[in-house]
Amino acid sequence: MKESADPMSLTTPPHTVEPAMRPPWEPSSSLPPIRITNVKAICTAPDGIRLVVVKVETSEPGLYGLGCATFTQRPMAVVTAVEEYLKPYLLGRNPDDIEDIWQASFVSSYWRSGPVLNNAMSGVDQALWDIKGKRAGMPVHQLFGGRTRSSAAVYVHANGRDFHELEDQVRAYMEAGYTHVRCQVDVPGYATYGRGSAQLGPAADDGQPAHLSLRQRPWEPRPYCRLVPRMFEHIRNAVGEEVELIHDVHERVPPIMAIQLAKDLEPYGLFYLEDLFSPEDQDYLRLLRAQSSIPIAMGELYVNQAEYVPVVRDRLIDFMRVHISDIGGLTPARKLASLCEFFGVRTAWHGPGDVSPVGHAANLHLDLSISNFGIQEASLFGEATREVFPGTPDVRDGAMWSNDLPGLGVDIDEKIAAKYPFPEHPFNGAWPEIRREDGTVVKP
Ligand code: GCO
Ligand code: MG
Repeated sequence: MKESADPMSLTTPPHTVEPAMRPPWEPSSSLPPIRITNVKAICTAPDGIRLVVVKVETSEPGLYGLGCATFTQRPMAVVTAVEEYLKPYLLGRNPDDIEDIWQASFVSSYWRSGPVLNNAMSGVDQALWDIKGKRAGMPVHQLFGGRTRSSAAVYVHANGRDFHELEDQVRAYMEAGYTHVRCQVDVPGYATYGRGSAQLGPAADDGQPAHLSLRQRPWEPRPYCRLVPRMFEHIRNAVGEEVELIHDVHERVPPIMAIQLAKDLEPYGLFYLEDLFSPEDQDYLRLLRAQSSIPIAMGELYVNQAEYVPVVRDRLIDFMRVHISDIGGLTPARKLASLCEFFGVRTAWHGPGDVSPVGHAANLHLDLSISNFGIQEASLFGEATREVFPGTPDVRDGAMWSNDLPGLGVDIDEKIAAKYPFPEHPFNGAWPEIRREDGTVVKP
């Protein structure tokens, strides 16, 4: 063996891609070999949300791919991981080798499975699927085995300061053709997830430390747990049984109160209840399953297969909700979807505003090609985002539709993207803490 082929060699770091390091199977490929010539991270915030998209360029003129690497609370750490670590590691490799590149990148930091590295890997991974689709002249869902449905049914977010405002929004969505609606309502006086009311607003510029300038209202679980069943009682009485309803607890409630909440919500026939426990407390799912049949969705905080495999294997959840860029991209997400299929778990990929349109397209291509699709969370992007990302998937008639272009079908206009730099923020996008009335920090 030549010395440069030895991955343990101390003189030749593994990222030095000399011909001897290239996979031996490459020459037999039916496609002409191409190379990765550049990997870069693009930052943009057209709707005010910090998005990171990776662009992988190739030796074939004009052929590039895009992938979502948005970790909106730590975007600059992802940019560094992409440009300082993955770029030198990947230059010169063949972009056709998606699985091989994923496996190699995964162990290239030795310590792995965190959201920063997973997002960086997702940016590359989705871009490589985009490139493969463009090379094949097919949309990515065709590479995944073809369509299993015409479009992906979506749910949208309704929220209100009170039950009546919420009811108006639910009705408006139903009239617009949506069949699945998430309901969140203000808990008066508290920092409720899903409502714009959490923040008290910047304090006067009185020289306070930054963490005091983004003051949040306090949070108490008891008033929230009393209010949410009444909210669903109101909405069901008002709009009837024909709409599917969802609620996101956002992991804020102590586990035993969360179990009581799940039982209190049973009469209202929810499509699912989301993030009832934090991932750290997920063993409580076992206790919950013994006493409630409420459908459970979980997973947007998962970053590691050691977290999501057990809940599927033990049939502790009904909907898998991972944030695809947070587990490392489409390559692991496809495997997870298949695992879920074998255990009767359906998918509900995380699709908030802090997934870029490229990431929404990645969600959609999986939705369109798997049999255990459950629902897709939609984000109704504004004009500015659509202008930056031509090809952003359409949401209409209660569903998300693919444009059927080769690859992921979404492009980026880098000139327009540059017009929307990240907004000023005292912590570069990190979340200010939320505290109970006695000052204890709670999970978000
Ligand atoms: C959801 C989520 C999001 C997250 C957000 C974090 O279900 O849509 O909980 O709103 O809070 O993506 O950055
Ligand atoms: Mg959520």
